[in-house]
Amino acid sequence: MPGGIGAHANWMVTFDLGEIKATHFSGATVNHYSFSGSYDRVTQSGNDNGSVGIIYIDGVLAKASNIVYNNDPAYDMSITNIPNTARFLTLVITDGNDSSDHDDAAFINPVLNIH
Ligand SMILES: [Ca+2]
Repeated sequence: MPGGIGAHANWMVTFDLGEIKATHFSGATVNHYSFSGSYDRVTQSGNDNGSVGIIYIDGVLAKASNIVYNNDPAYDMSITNIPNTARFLTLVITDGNDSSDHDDAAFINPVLNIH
């Protein structure tokens, strides 16, 4: 069963990679990071308006999904090469510039890999 980080639009969370690395991976050499996972709406009913998943690295847009509607497949949000100097990873769920009604969405199986 897939796991994920889900919320109702508009929402965002920022992870401090520097703090995570220092606290949990002290001494680890990081050549680069990668992110794997997908973005999908989890609303099963209601208005079929869109939502967009976005990933920022250090405040710079790294990846954005298409506008995702209820019956669309999950959108691949993988990022293969995140520099080892990256400090902040931000996941965003937006309303897709329409109503936020029923904009329940999730990053499915989000994994940050350290290489
Ligand atoms: Ca919407």
